[in-house]
This record gives sequence, structure tokens and C-alpha cells, in this order.
Amino acid sequence: MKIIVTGILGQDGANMVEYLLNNTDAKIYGMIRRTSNPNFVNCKSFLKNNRFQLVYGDLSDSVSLDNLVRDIQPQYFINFAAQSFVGCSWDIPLQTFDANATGVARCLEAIRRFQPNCRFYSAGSSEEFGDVLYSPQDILHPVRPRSPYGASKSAARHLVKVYRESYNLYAVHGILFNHEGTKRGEEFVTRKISKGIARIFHALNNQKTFEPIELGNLDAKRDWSDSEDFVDGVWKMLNQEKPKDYVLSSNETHSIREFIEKGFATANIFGVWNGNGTEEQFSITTKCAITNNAQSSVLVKINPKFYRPAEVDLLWGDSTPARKELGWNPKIPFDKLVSRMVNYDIDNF
Ligand code: G4F
Repeated sequence: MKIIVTGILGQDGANMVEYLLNNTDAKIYGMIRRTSNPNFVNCKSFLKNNRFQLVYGDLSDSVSLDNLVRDIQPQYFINFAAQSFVGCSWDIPLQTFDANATGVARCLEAIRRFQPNCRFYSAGSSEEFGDVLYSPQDILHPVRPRSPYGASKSAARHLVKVYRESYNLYAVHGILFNHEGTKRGEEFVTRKISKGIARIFHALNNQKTFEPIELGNLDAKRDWSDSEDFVDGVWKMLNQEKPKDYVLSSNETHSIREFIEKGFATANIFGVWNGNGTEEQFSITTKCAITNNAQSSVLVKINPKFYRPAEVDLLWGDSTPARKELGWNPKIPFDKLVSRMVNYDIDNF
């Protein structure tokens, strides 16, 4: 069995490769783009595995995708390559759309032309739901994106449906709510917080001053899971009798503030909220400051530069069908996710 996985330098692609090496006998072809300084930090565990091979390709280059599919003749093509950062999608809307939507069309075309039996996974997003009409959001929730990123993923969803129905391809679009972990990029809010807590933890332990973590909108709520749970759900989606889109989610929603509080509590640092709007701050409690001999007091403050032109206020998924029909059982709840990330960053600071 041969499987192409794209986006292997990122969190989900790397977790998917690890999962496939542990749970199948397949040969894995990990696609990377040519860049001057690729970062293989997420791939350390498998780069030298003899069932893993790096291949060059690019979602913007249909020749490369055609050649890979024609030459490898994979049974599965799992596409995690994307411009995945919502915040940046207003700055680079065309590249976002080209990679996330047109890139999916290029993958589908390569499969249709050169290996139509290949099963295709498209990485969809709860950002497709946007300004939500009801909670929790299920697969039937209307598409109402609020960012170029959300619009691009919505377009990809429609393309997958069209190719599935027109050409009878096994193509699925997984609508994944937020998923994080120790391989998460540092620009995403959870990893920014866990890394910031690790920095402050070590400053406190060394009686040094520290700068607060600077964040944008703290009012948003997200349905957070661990990416390692999600790659199992993705593989299950790809191995059903008939192709169908599913939602993967924790079925819970939590605020950014809650992530901050739980994260600091994991490091035994306790804070209180003061102020409103851009003046809001999370500061170390007096007792905690004395115990730690703290040289600074503000742990988190607002920097409006991290506000987005439009926001998705509330994401809260309903993955009941995936749990029932796929037998998918996520194992890492919210509290464990937060503590895993914070402890990992403290240990690896
Ligand atoms: O961590 P975020 O950047 O993730 P976001 O925008 O929810 O998108 C993630 O989840 C999607 C699935 O729902 C994926 F499709 C997508 O690829 C990505 O993985 O931001 C989460 C929330 C937002 O409301 C944001 O405004 O946190 C808020 N936030 C507040 N301060 C911040 C910050 N986000 C970031 N990245 N940085 C901040 O300083």
C-alpha cells in the first residue's frame, strides 16, 4: 500500500505520518514544497524510517501533483498542505485561496486522471461555519465563512462533493474543529499561550522580570481537541464502504480566557482578570507573587494588532455521527490537552 501525505512539516501531516507508520504497513510519501530553509522539527521521529520517503511537490503546481500521482499510483492521498493560519488569510487572500481551494482541485484532477481508485482526504475546517446560526454545529450547519481562509475551505468542500458525485471518486472532506498539540505552530493562540507560560514560568523560577503574553480577542470560544486524536478519525473516514463528510470535534467549547487560566494553573501560577476591552489584563495574584518572589506582575495583556477584521465568535461542534458511524473515540480531553502543551513547553524551553 502506498500513501501520499502532504503538509508533513505541519502538525497534522506529521501526526498523520506517525499514525500511518504505527497502524499500517504502507509506504508513506511525504510531500514537501521547495523552500530555502525547511523546518523538519515535527518530522524527527520518521525522517529516517525506511517506510517513509520525502518527495517534492506543490499544491500550486499541477505538474508536480500529476507526476506524483501517476508515478507513485497511491491508494490514498491525504492532503494536509494549506495556508492554515486564519489571521494571515486577510494579508494573503489569493495565495490562501490558491493553496486551499484551487490546490484541492489540482489534487482531485490528478487523481481523476491518473489513479481514480485513490481515496482522497481534504482537510476542511469549522471556520466554514463562520458566524454560526446554532450550536453545537453539525454537518448540516450552513456555510457562512468570515475569513478568506474560511471561504477557501468552503470552496474546497464543494469541489470534493462535485468530484465525488461527478466521477464517483472516494473523496471526503473532514470538517475538523480546532485541534492542537505539541507540534502546533507558534502563531496559533494555544501554542502562543503555552510557550508564553513556559517563558514566564522559567523567569519566575529564576527571579527575573518577564514581558506579558500579548493577545487579541479573548472573547472567542473554540472547540479544542488534540490533533493526535483527529488523525485517527481521518483514517477512519477514509476506510468506510462509501465516502461521506464528517465533523470531528470535542463537543465542548471553551473561551481563550479559560485556556489561559488552566494553562497558568498547570504551571502553578495563578492570576486574576482586571480591566475591560483593550485595557484588560491577567495579573499574578498577590499570594502567588510572594510565593514566587515575582519581579513582574502582568501575565497577559491585549495588543489590538492581534484583532482580526472579522471574527468567528463561537465554535462548538457535534461529532456524534463520526463517533457512532466510524467508531471514533477521542482520548485527550481539554484539560489534558492544555496540561500536555504547557508541560511540554516548560520541559523543552
Ligand atoms: O488559534 P487560532 O489562530 O485558530 P483559529 O483561527 O480558530 O483557526 C484554527 O482552527 C480552525 C478550525 O476551526 C482551522 F481550520 C485553522 O486552520 C486553525 O487551525 O485563533 C483562535 C482564536 C481566534 O478567535 C483568535 O482571534 O483565538 C483568538 N486570538 C486571540 N488572540 C488569537 C490571538 N489568535 C491568535 N492566533 N493569536 C493571538 O494573539
